[in-house]
Amino acid sequence: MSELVLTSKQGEIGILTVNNPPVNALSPGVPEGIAAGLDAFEKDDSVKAIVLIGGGRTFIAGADIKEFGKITSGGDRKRGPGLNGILNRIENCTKPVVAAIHGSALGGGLETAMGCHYRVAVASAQVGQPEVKLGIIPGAAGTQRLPRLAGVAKALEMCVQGDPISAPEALKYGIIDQIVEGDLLTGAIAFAQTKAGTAPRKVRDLTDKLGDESANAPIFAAARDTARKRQRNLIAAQAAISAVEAATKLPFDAGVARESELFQDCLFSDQSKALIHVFFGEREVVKVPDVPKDTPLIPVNKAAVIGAGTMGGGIAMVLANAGIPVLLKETEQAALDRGLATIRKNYANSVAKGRFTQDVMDKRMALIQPTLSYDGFAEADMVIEAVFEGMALKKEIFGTLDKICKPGAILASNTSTLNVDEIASATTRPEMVIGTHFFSPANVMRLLEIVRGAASSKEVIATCMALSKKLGKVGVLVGNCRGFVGNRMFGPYRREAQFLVEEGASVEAVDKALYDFGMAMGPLATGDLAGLDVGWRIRKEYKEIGDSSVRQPLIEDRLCELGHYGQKTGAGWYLYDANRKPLHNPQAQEVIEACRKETGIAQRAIGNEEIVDRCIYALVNEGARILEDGFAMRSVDLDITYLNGYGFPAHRGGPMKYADLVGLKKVYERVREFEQQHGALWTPAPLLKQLAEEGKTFSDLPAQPLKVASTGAKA
Ligand code: ZOZ
Ligand code: NAD
Repeated sequence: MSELVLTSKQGEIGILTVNNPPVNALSPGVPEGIAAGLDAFEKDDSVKAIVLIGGGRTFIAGADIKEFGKITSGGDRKRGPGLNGILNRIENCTKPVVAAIHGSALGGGLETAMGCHYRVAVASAQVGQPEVKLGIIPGAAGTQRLPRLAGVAKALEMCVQGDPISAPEALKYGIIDQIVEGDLLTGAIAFAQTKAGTAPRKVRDLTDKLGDESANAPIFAAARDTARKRQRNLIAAQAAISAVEAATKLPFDAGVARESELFQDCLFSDQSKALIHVFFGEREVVKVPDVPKDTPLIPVNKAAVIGAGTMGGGIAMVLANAGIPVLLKETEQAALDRGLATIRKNYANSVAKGRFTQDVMDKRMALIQPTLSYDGFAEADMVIEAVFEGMALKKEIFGTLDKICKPGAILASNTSTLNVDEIASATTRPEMVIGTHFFSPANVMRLLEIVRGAASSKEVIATCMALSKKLGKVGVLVGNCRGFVGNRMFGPYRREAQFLVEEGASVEAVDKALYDFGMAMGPLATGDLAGLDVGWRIRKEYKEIGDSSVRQPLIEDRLCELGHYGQKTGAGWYLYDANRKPLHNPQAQEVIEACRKETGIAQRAIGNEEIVDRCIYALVNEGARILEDGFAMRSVDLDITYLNGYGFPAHRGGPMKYADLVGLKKVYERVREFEQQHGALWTPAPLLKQLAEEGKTFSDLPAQPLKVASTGAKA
């Protein structure tokens, strides 16, 4: 008997326990183990019914996702029988089989449970078909059995959106048959005893919830329409709808065959390779090679934020949302009042939208304590500074913190451009100093760049990584270089978008090409949203270290000189109406024409492909330099940064994975072409050249330690 599936008996009930930690994935050997166990119990006359249960913390969390890469890299679309064989084996068992669910029954896990004749679960269990989030669809008859149990509308929702539902909801929809109070195995055995000796009920035979064509047609049409809007360009979402539709139109086995075709199409798509990369990437970024998993964490029970402006107010909300009391310090009463009013307005909006109750809002507001002094800072476990971007001011504040904060308190800066080591040098405890770079709006954006200073201690790093999860953020540890990772890459991306306009592309065409590529917004509209003045001020400050022989984009500086900062002034690249709808801006067009004349660049028609290649490969080339310089540990860290902070489409996997999928040789050749046309700004990163020549990918690179010595960041 396979060790992956253990067999035992209690009275007349045979028990199959899946034993494949941590999540009981259906790795090779698990389906075979279940089949062998069924064979044995079927031959054993003393067994009258069977319970299938998961050992450890969960039922079956699905197919082993690592196996998918092996299948697609082998290129054999027909490899292996999949899971349907074993599910049919369970369904055809002559003795009733009961799935007993705790933790999660996801993907192939729920499909396995639906192959059983009955399902019971503890109330805390969750069931779902999350495959669409991996760019695939259920591949073991989930799209055929689920509508038979739950009805077409619910099955569509679960297979297309991919979110799990709770056991009580699953009971309501007929996906499970009973909630077990108390011990799951005891309850499942009791349930199985009630079915012993009865003819097993096969889900494939149920048809009463499948509806008829005229009732179903509008449901499918609406689902397709919604998926087109909400899951833009995602092949799997549309495929899942087609597969569920097949369940309503074809006999069971033909429906399963149709599902298999659609599953294979999705599995072999770049989208699924990208999304599977994201799944493992999200779990990878939390790992820091030289910071062991068991590094002691500093308890963060009380916090303080300095500056109640755009960022400080949002950061205070994030802390309060996680139940952490926070002091919020300003210099003047008026600024403090403004900051608190904004926080109150944001929370009130959420209450109005029904996201949480007034009571929750009141509790959160009560956790934020406004102050004009440093009183109480001595008790804070962590202080996050979010004052104006200026080194002298930041150093003054860190010098003060050094004097008043208790030993062991984390001193963090939200700086977006300044050298964290220089800030730390204002203290006698640089090991407690770190960058926590939240993105605007801090209470909404998921990305948190954690900037490792040369002296930042492992405890401080581990605590910030763990805290980001508690705050609902995706923490990515990066090196202390100018712009850190995200903004350093964003510079060349936005630079190219502006150059394309200077060369003849329209503002709308540039934004539309990147929106169609999948970006949440085009690069020029993003500039208007963030404020064109932010970059303008930084460029002015860094002017002396810029290379005047290198081409610089002109248009945004000119727009700023006219006071057009973007949405906040009602005009930037676009004009904004009262509802913030972007409209063509004739005044910006005049600025553009003037800049085009000034540069003397020949105007030409520019296609979508060039727009996308110029902008996205600018990200990739800079990303390669960051890796080469040692300011990121892995290419996937850059991908996760872009997915969570910059609206990069998950189904492209992030900029570096996208380049891997296009093929680095092709990317390198295109970058060389741009270098010939546009000069040194496009010199290929040596790492890109090397990987292209070796036929490798960014994902092939091993994790590296972050460079922590001297940096390019401005002191
Ligand atoms: O891990 C959470 C989760 O959501 N897992 C993925 C669930 C999922 O997407 N299941 C569907 C898989 S696709 C599928 O099943 C297709 C299908 O229809 C079958 C068709 C077969 C066709 C055959 C083709 C020939 C979960 C909620 C379960 C637990 O969350 P936690 O936060 O407690 O734990 P994690 O996420 O940190 O996970 C712990 C470790 O387990 C790894 N892992 C999780 N699910 C896996 C998996 N590895 C392989 N396959 C899975 N399904 C995870 O990467 C992590 O590993 P480490 O090394 O980072 O610890
Ligand atoms: P802001 O101008 O909106 O707010 C700064 C606040 O700090 C002001 O309210 C000011 O009164 C207050 N302040 C100044 N000196 C102070 C002191 N000694 N004690 C207490 N309060 C003081 O600026 P912001 O946009 O919130 O930026 C804050 C920091 O976050 C900067 O370092 C910035 O680079 C960084 N950042 C900004 C963004 C963004 O998009 N705005 C994004 C990421 C990081």
